[in-house]
Amino acid sequence: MQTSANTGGDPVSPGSFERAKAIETPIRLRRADLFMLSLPMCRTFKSAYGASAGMKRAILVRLEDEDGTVGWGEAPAPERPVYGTDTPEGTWSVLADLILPGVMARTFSGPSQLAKTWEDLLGQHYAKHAAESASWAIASEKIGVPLALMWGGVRARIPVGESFSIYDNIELLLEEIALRLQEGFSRIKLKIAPGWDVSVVSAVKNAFPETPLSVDANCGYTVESGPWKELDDFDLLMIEQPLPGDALIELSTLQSTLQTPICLDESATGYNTTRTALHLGAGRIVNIKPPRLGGLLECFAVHDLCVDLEVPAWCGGTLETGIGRGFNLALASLPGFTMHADMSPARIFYEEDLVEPTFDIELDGCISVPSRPGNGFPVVPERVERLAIRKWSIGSTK
Ligand code: OSB
Ligand code: MG
Repeated sequence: MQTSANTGGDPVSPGSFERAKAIETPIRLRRADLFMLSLPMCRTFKSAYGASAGMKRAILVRLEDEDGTVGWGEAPAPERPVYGTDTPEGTWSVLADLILPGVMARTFSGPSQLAKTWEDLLGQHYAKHAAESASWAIASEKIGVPLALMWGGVRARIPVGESFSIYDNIELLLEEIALRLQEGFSRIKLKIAPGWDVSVVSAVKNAFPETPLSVDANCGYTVESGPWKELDDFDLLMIEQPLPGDALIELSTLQSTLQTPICLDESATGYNTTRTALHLGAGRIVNIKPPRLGGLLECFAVHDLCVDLEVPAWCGGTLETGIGRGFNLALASLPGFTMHADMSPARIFYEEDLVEPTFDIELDGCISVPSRPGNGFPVVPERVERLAIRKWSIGSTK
């Protein structure tokens, strides 16, 4: 992890990162399990990267403490390394070969010390997040305090918006949006790509003029190729990641010509990259996603940076099941998360969730932050077993 603690950069004021680092409860693991799941999707999710449809793999980590406490974490690595470089196979092997063997049968003072065992590994953010988050679930369960409370959350309900896929035609999209708005979703985010942009945004703006609207280009344009002037005239909340993640100078040039804030997603791969991007003026809003950032501690550091710089932040998603979303909801309760989260309930994308009870949107457009210690929502081990296509374990239960 490359956070404020070891970069020698300007210190981040004491905030959620320092607070989380100081949370201590002894953790000593006797067993770790990995599950590769094949999750049946009930809908196609299409962005500038292409479509996810049919089955989607997800990796689950189950950690078991010597006192019997169990914590689950999720690595929702996409099938193709298009959003980031992580893949299901790579994530699996890093967890099985490097991360999990390094944490067995050693006593750690808490999740922060445990996460230090893999801090020399570059990248591998989904694997790191899965292991770190499972250890947070254990710490929360042992201390008996829900994650949100432990991390300094300040709100119990998170306003959520839906991230709308690219559709075959605008009518289908408008129907889908109408349905979601009825359910309570209170912000529309449209995936855009060349050929599915200005006319679509215009139709949505006309049909739902009152609803806050944003677009997410998932790196699909260049400074020259994008319809920036037209998009800038729609009074959008933000344009998420219009250019490739590492094109910081170009993003900064583009931002300087726009009224609309650029939101960093693919560019924000860690504390250092986010700080550099903000320093260069490459964006004015940050989407904070635990798997992309490689764990909750990195998210806290980025959150504190945003608070310090008065940059609005919000919690994005990577099509997690209720296991990953449980952490995201607790994270989104922190003070710097001032904008709608991408937090669709599992029913929107999957035939079933892995947790019971799961969560859903309420009519005021919010989702309640989980109030139980440990994993925010109880994992159903039988469903995990049924959907598993590969399993691995280390250590033993007794
Ligand atoms: O760019 O925000 C993105 C899903 C997978 C990968 C990248 C992104 C997304 C989403 C969020 O748009 C969807 C969700 O998890 O609800
Ligand atoms: Mg995005």
